[in-house]
Amino acid sequence: MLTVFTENHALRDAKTELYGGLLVPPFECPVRAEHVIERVREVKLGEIIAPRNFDIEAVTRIHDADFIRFLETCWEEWSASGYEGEAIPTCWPARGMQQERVPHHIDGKLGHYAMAAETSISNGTWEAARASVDVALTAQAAMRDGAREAFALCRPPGHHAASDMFGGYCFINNASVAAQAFLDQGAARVALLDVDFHHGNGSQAIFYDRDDVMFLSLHGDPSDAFPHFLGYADETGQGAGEGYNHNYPMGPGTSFATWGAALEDACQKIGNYAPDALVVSLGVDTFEHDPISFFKLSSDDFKRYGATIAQLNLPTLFIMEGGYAVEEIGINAVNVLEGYEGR
Ligand code: SP5
Ligand code: ZN
Repeated sequence: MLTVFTENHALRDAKTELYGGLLVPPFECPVRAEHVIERVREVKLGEIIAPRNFDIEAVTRIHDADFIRFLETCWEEWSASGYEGEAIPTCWPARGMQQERVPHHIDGKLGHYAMAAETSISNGTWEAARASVDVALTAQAAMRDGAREAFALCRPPGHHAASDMFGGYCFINNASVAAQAFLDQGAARVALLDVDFHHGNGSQAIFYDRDDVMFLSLHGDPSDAFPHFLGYADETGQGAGEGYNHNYPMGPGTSFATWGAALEDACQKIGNYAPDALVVSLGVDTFEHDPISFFKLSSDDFKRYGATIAQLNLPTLFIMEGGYAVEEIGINAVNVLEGYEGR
C-alpha cells in the first residue's frame, strides 16, 4: 500500500495542553508520526511519497474561508497581543450568547472558532495543518489515478474539526476534505468510517444534512468521553441526510467482542449503501493502553479489523487520526493496514 508522509508534521509542536487543570506536554505530539512511519518502513508496507501542494480551494470545499483565515493568522495575532503562552480559548458563546458576528479581539475569535480548550495554537500549527491536508489530498489523488488503496499519514489529525471549528487536536478535517475530493471527481457516494476512539463530531456535522456521504462512527459514549456533546445513537442525520449518519457509542471497558460486532454492523450498512469509495478515519486510541481512552483493543485486534474492512472490497483511503500510546501507535496503525492487505 502507498503511504503519503511529510516531515512538516513536526511544525505542529505545541508545548502546552490544558489537561486536568494543568498545562502539560500535548498527547498529540510529533513523535507519534515518527513511530508510524518507522513501522511502515519496518514492515515494508510499500512506497512512501511526499505530498504535493494543493490549492486552498480543495479545503474551502469543506471549511469556511473566514475560519481558514483565522487559522492562518491566529498565532501572529495572539503573539502581537502580548500574551506569553500559547493561544488557548477561554470564553465561548454558550447558551443564549450565540452571535453571527465574529469578535475583533483574539480572545473572542478563539472562543468563536474553538470547540475545546485543550488544543493550544502555536507557531507552525497552521503550516503543519496545511501540510497534513496536502498529505490526505495527495493520497486521494493517487487513488483517482488508479491506486486501489492508500495510507495518508496525516498529522495533525482532523476529525474533530468542523467547517468553522477547531479543537480535539484538529484544525482541518483531512478525511472530510478527501471525501469531498472523491465526490468532486465524479463519485456518487462516499462512506466515511471513523474508528478513532473519539466521536468524529466535525465529520458528522459537515455531512449531517447530506446523503452523498454516509458517516459512521464507533466511539466512546459521549456521556463519558470527549467530545461529550455529540455522538449519541439517536443522531441519524437531517433533511436529505436523514438515515445517513450512524453512531455506535460504547461504554468504558468495551472489548473487541463488542467493538468488532459494531464494526460488522457498520460494514453491513456501508455495503448496502454501495459507495464508490471508503474513507477510514483511522485513530488507534481504541488500544487497551491508550492514556486518554477507555476501550480494550489489543494489538492483534487491529489486524483483525483491518481484514474486516477489506471484505467490503472498496477503494479505501486510510487517514491517520488519533492514538496516544506512543510506543505502540506504529504497530497498531500498521496492523490495520496489514490486516487489510491480508498479511
Ligand atoms: C484526534 C483525537 O483523538 N482527539 C482527541 C482529543 C481529546 N482531547 C480531550 C482529552 C480529554 C481526556 N480526558 C480523559 C480522562 C482520562 N483520565
Ligand atoms: Zn481520538
